[in-house]
Amino acid sequence: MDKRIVASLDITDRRVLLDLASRLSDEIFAIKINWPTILTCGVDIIRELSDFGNVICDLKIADIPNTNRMIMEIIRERNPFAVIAHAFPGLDSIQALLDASEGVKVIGVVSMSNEGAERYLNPLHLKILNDLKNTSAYGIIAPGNDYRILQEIAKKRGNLKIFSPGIGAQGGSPSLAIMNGADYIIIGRNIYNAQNPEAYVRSVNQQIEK
Ligand code: O7E
Repeated sequence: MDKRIVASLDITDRRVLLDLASRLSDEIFAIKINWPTILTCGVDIIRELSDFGNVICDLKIADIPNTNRMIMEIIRERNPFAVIAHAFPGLDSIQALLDASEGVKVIGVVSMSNEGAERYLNPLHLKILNDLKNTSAYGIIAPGNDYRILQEIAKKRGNLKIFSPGIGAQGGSPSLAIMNGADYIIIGRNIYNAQNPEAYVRSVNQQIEK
């Protein structure tokens, strides 16, 4: 079976992080890291983690084209699979990332899983999605705890892969997120706070397979 879990290892202790990454690597599609990890462990943690599989850098890049390009040039040297960027600054900013990517995939945020996103970002999700479909972006972020939005996005996503956070600690169910259109589910706290993270990941894989 294809692996569908992205482990969001939002861990700030380098040794704990590398140990968990090595234990989970056979059971997951990718490891996602976010600012807390990069700010504490340093940017070279991307390369270290890439020994264990695909690394997705969740930087939620959201700047002018020139700054986006500079960020991509720093990240791409460290063997990531993908970077996550906000699309709301505009297509010129996303295009700058794609132009500098040298094969690193770009995943754009279409809609977020937190309650506050209902006010600003989520009302724009279809507009953002349509714009991203006209780029060479690889995927999009859509909430795994709001099945209405997820379904709506899934119907119109074209070739874009859907990555869905909001699973577990934020209320979403792994199998319902997949049934409603997610290609990959992003899970953080429920994995790294589990008493036995490997057993938890295996149980989610079994649940998805059913
Ligand atoms: O709630 P958890 O612990 O399962 O962690 C979820 C992770 O996904 C965490 O790193 C958070 O920053 C991220 N995330 C969301 O929770 N909601 C979103 O809408 C988007 C993301 C995300 O992955 O960002 C990509 C843009």
